[in-house]
Amino acid sequence: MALQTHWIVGPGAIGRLLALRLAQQGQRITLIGRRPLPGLQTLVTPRGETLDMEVVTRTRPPDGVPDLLHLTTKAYAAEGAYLELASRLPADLPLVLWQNGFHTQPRLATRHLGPVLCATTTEGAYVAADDRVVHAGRGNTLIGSLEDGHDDLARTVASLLSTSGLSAQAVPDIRRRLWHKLAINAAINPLVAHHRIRNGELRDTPFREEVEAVIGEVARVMEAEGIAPPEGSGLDGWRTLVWRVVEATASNRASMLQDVLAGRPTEHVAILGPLSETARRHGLATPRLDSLLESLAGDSA
Ligand code: KPL
Repeated sequence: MALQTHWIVGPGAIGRLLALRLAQQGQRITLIGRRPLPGLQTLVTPRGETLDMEVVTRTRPPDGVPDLLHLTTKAYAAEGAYLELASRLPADLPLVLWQNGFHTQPRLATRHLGPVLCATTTEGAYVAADDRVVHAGRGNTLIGSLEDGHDDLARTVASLLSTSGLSAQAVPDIRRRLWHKLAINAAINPLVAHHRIRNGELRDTPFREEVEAVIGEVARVMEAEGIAPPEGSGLDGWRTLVWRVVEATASNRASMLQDVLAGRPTEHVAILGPLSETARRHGLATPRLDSLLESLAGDSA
């Protein structure tokens, strides 16, 4: 399966990182966003080298059809962005969803008729200027489909990413992997956004107890839904996962905090919503998660 032409919708940090890494490999890229962006873009690598590259940037989709459409918008903008394009896309066009949480993925996987892959990444990147993205830290990307039957496509995309310098693997259990990331984001992002603190401050009193309380609720929801943590089991497994990420990202301002500080909408619905809905379905009470959901709805209103 040859993939050469990519439309990347959502020129945030991950969208641009993807665009520039794939362009560097000779892939034909069109980066689509709401604002006009310079075609000459600079990628700063984790080693501090700069790579200048021309990519096609558009505020509207160009004529023609890509081999692959990547949606790299924030979770709350993904469905809108998809719907704007959907009527002019071939029904069988492969789609890759790069959103956090577990809100966009099941909805678009049902709506889109072609193959839908989901990707979850730990690559660290930020946009430094309209023409500059910094690849701050190397991570890993997992790709798979929520439905059976797209393993070859997932392998092809993962291998393309790896060749482009973004380590990636196709996985058979992407749903579980997305929920792992969701657990991390649920335990860290709403609290740091609400208290306006860096990730590492969660280790201090009184925030530590709040994190533990959220992890407790997350662990119960996950258990009821049959989702095991990546390592260990039960509450301890989820605690290990979350505290390891807090430690590794101690100096970070999490994405949700950056959104709140910039007055942008946050991804709270995509991250906390699936946990609340799942808890309700299993008859579980999640007072901490509910109150974070409520306070973030106020913060980003
Ligand atoms: O994914 C993140 C985010 O900021 O959204 C974490 C892992 C919490 C790092 O800050």
